[in-house]
Amino acid sequence: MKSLEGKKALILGVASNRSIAWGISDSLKRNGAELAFTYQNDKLKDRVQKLANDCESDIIMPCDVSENNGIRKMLDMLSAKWSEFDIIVHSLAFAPRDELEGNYVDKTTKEGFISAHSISSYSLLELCKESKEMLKGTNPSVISLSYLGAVRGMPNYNVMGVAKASLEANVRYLAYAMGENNIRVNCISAGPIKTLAAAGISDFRKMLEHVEENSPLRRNVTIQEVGDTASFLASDGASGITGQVLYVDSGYNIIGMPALK
Ligand code: NAD
Ligand code: 0WE
Repeated sequence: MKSLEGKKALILGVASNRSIAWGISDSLKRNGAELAFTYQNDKLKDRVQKLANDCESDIIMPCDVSENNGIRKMLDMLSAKWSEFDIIVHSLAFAPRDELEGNYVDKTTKEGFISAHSISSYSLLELCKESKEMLKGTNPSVISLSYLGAVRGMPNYNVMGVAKASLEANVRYLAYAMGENNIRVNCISAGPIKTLAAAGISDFRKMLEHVEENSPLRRNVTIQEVGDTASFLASDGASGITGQVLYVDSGYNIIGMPALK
């Protein structure tokens, strides 16, 4: 039997077939899960509709997490189809474009700081709060996506790194609080991947080359690899794992110094 047979998963964060959320969807589907999708706005609706069709899902709902009650409204729509479900994938983040380059101190604004934290971290708490009563399978699992900039200083990631630090702490507090309902909360810290969120980020190609040259595995990771790790975390095989940050980054996070040339 497939590892996710009988489980239902709600996926937030598909924007294209390059999205990490799409790599996760594809893997969850291959492992037997049933899927429901959200899309951020009308611009993305048709694309998400097609991708949902590709994995035999007929549940697609709008959800902008920055909107008041956006998450509640989406879950009310979902409850017409599913009274209970097992898995949530939170694969979204936002900071104002111009605050993702240059000097952190000079570039970060109060509004940018608040929106980055609200969309990228608070939304995970709101999702958990509003869906707690519906997360009722054998081993419910909530999964989010983080990046190394949460725990290391690095160029340009700036306020997004501070918001990811908040997200990772959020994962631990949510894991603690929802443990009494047997709900597990974890995140995957992925290496850099060329998605829409990476488009237009200065030097992104150089970052990919740097990982290719210096990570233990000497290559970048794929959305398929992140997807298969998410399938593991969502499976009953991971029933003892909660509050963790799992690195899927070719081992890049463990190096102390690159090979000197
Ligand atoms: P992506 O552009 O495919 O996905 C980002 C998603 O965030 C989009 O679907 C977008 O609609 C959604 N989003 C943004 N603001 C939203 C809002 N207000 N309401 C609802 N949805 C909103 O890019 P991705 O790289 O797949 O990003 C997914 C996650 O992975 C993010 O949390 C990102 O920080 C994380 N991540 C990305 C990388 C990378 O290098 N691409 C590495 C590590 C972690
Ligand atoms: O988390 C991310 C990026 C998330 C992201 C992307 C955008 C681009 C468009 C958040 N907000 C926005 N806002 C926009 O307007 N990554 C892990 C990818 C990424 O982004 C970087 C990176 C890496 C890696 C930005 C600077 C430096 C490194």
